[in-house]
Amino acid sequence: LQWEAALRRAIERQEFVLHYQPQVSLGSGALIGVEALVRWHHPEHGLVAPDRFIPLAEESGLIVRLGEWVLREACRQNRAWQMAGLASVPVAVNLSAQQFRQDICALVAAALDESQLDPACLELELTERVLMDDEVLSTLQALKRMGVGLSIDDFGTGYSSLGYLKRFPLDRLKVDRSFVADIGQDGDDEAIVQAIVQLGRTLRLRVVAEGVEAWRQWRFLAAIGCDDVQGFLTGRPVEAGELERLWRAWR
Ligand code: G
Ligand code: G
Ligand code: MN
Ligand code: NA
Repeated sequence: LQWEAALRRAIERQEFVLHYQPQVSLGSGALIGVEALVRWHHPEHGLVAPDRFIPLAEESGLIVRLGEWVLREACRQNRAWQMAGLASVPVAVNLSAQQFRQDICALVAAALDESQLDPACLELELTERVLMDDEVLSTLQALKRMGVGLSIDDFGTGYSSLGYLKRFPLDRLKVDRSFVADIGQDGDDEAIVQAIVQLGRTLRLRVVAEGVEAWRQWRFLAAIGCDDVQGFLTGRPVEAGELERLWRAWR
C-alpha cells in the first residue's frame, strides 16, 4: 500500500520518463522504429525499472493513468523528432490488458490529435493476454482503421494460440527474447525462432526478434529471413536526447 500511494503520487508529480530503444532492419541496418519503455524516477530510489512497478500499477488500476501519459508522451516525442528532421518511423508503445477496459480508441485518437502524429507512426504492442479476450476484436479493428500499427509482444511465452494471428488485424510479431538468447547454442530455440519467422512470412506479418545481444544471433536471424531486431547489440533503451544523438550518427 505504501508503494501504491507512492505510485499514485508519482503520477501526479510526473516522475516518469520514457526511454527509447532502436529497432533495426536486418536487411539494411537502418533504424526503422523505436520502442518506448517507461521508467520511474523515484526521488529516493532513483531510476526504478518497470518490472518493479508495472505489476503494481496493474493491480491497483493506476496503469490506466500511467498508460495514458506514456501514450501521449511517446506520440509527442516522436512528432518532435520528425519536426527536428529525423526520419518518420513508428514509436511502439506497450499496452496493458487493463487499458482495454477504458475507451482506448478515444485515447489513441486524442494522443494523435494533440501531437499531430501520423497514425502510421504509432504502433501498439499487445500481449497475448489482451488477445485472449474476444471482445477486444472490434476495438482492434477500430484501431486498425485509424491507421495505427498493431504488434504482438513477447510472442510464444503467453497463452499462445495461433488462432490469434489469424483472427486479429496484426502487423507485426515480436519474438520473445527467451527464444533468442541461446541462438548459436540451443538447436531447439533456433528451431522455434525459425518456425515463428516462417509463420510470420506465411501470414504476412513482419517479425522482429527481441533481446539480440550478439552478432551470432544477428547472423542467424538474417539467414532465416527475420525482418528486424531489437536488442542491446544495436542499442539499449536510452533517454530521448541520447536516442536522438545515436540516431543522427546512425551509419
Ligand atoms: O524496459 P524493461 O525491459 O525493463 O521493461 C520490462 C517490462 O515492462 C517489459 O515487459 C515491458 O513490456 C514493460 N513495460 C515497459 N514500459 C511499459 C509501458 O509503458 N506500459 C506497459 N504496460 N508496460 C511497459
Ligand atoms: O516485454 P518487452 O519486450 O516490452 O520489454 C522489453 C524489455 O527488454 C525492456 O525492458 C528492455 O530493457 C529489455 N531488453 C531490450 N533489449 C534487450 C537485450 O538485448 N537483452 C536483454 N536481456 N534485455 C533486453
Ligand atoms: Mn514491448
Ligand atoms: Na518482449
